[in-house]
Amino acid sequence: TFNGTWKVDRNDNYDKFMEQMGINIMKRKLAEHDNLKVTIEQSGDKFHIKESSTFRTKDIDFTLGVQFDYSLADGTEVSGMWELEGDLLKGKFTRKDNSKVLTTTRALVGGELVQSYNYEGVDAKRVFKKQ
Ligand code: MYR
Repeated sequence: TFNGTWKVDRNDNYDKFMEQMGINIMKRKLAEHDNLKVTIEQSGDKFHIKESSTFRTKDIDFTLGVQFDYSLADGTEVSGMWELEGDLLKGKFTRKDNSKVLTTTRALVGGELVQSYNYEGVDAKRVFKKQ
């Protein structure tokens, strides 16, 4: 289960990913240490997520397979959806400003929550530990 509170422990290639997203160096430096915490509550195909970081706190509600809008911490607006494939959550989101696609996955690996990101050929990962 994805349920619980997850705190970011480490990043892999996240700076390069954010650079590809067009985020400037000052924001990237801050975002690398954003202390991101996500609390996930899943019931059936409905998810409630509480996101908190040095940038903001935010509540997100979505249903698997149903499109929703979301703004990234830098204000970039996207629209897309999450789907479950076996034990893997797969997200596909389209930027509203340039129509380019960001894909992301969430998986449980050895008791950690691993979120992967891809944008325009650049992959990154953030690994979260359960609190
Ligand atoms: C959620 O499930 O937490 C809400 C929906 C997430 C949408 C896509 C997340 C991508 C975040 C990328 C951060 C990039 C900073 C440039």
